[in-house]
Amino acid sequence: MPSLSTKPIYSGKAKDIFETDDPSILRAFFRDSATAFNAQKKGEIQNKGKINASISALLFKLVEQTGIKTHFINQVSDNELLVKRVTIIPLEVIIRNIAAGSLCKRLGIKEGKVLKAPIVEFSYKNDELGDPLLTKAYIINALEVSDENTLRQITNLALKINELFKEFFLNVGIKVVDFKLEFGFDKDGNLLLADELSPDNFRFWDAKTNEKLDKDRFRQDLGNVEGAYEEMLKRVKEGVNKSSIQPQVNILPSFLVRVQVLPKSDILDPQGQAIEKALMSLGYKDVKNVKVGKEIVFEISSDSEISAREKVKEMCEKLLANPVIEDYKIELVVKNK
Ligand code: ADP
Ligand code: AIR
Ligand code: ASP
Repeated sequence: MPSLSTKPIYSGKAKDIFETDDPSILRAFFRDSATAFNAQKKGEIQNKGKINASISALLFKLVEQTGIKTHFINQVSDNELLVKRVTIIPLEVIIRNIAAGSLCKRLGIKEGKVLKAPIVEFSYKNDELGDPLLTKAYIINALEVSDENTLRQITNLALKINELFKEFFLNVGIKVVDFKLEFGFDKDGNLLLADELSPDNFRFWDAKTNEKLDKDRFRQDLGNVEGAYEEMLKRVKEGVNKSSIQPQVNILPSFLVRVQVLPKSDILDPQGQAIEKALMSLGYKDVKNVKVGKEIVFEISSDSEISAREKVKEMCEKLLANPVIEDYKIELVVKNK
């Protein structure tokens, strides 16, 4: 087995984040733990981890189908998603269609008022400060956590995602009241939608009855919290079946593989010695420990980065290297999703 780290690099309020063998890929484990009001209220919602991982996987696929880039790679178990590592911009990007929650408190507006147009707002992702609402100037000139151009891109993406979700959920009898998104930059500087897409981060109301089907049931002690989450998973699956944009669940991700094979350090390497000698005679006296090996590159499809790496390791042991006298190093990058 590849070395799976057992200690999370980050344990948040609802998820544990683990590193994988590939530094650019993380494993997000969705827990049942629930918090509200910036962790002042704590509890458990049975099966929430599994439900939120599955809802997130389906909704990320949906977003990807529209050409918007996300961190999502694959769902690897009931509770776990593989995601591309990003540097999270510490902003909660909130999109509102109907007045609820903190907007009502702040402005004294009645819950349920349909807003004239969708609102995109930013809060500082900082529990200690209570996630305060920010202005653009606070973000750019005071906190310096983003810039004009990125904020414009995020706002456009948020509004696009809102239109997608409004239509998708209305099709299955759900009003999207509001939701929170997080964005980050991957190692190549791509802006990706990250974190999760679930009833923890959305307010969903039944379109006919206005019944709340999200974390407000936990926040407001409305009961049947698990039932509401299960209902939302059911509706999302129904939506995917109905949708003209079909998430391509069966297309396996492809990986570019590079295997480097070198003689073990304690093994005689005549080719390496010959090159070392030749270099010496050319005057490169500071060269030592020359080894000659080989590099094998190929592509492989597999349902996850972990299983792809496992297969390549097997190939190395069986064919690509001679493990008695050679060491091998495997590099793997995602080619597509
Ligand atoms: P919180 O930090 O708010 O308690 P979670 O329990 O959901 O939240 O923890 C998940 C953490 O991982 C969040 O801080 C989130 O910003 C971060 N995160 C989400 N997606 C990625 C990613 N692709 N790369 C790095 N960090 C991520
Ligand atoms: N949200 C904000 N911070 C954390 C979360 N989950 C989400 C809420 C709600 C939206 O953002 O779940 O869907 C707006 O929250 P509020 O409290 O500002 O009204
Ligand atoms: N996500 C925040 C918390 O867990 C805010 C909320 O959902 O109420 O405390």
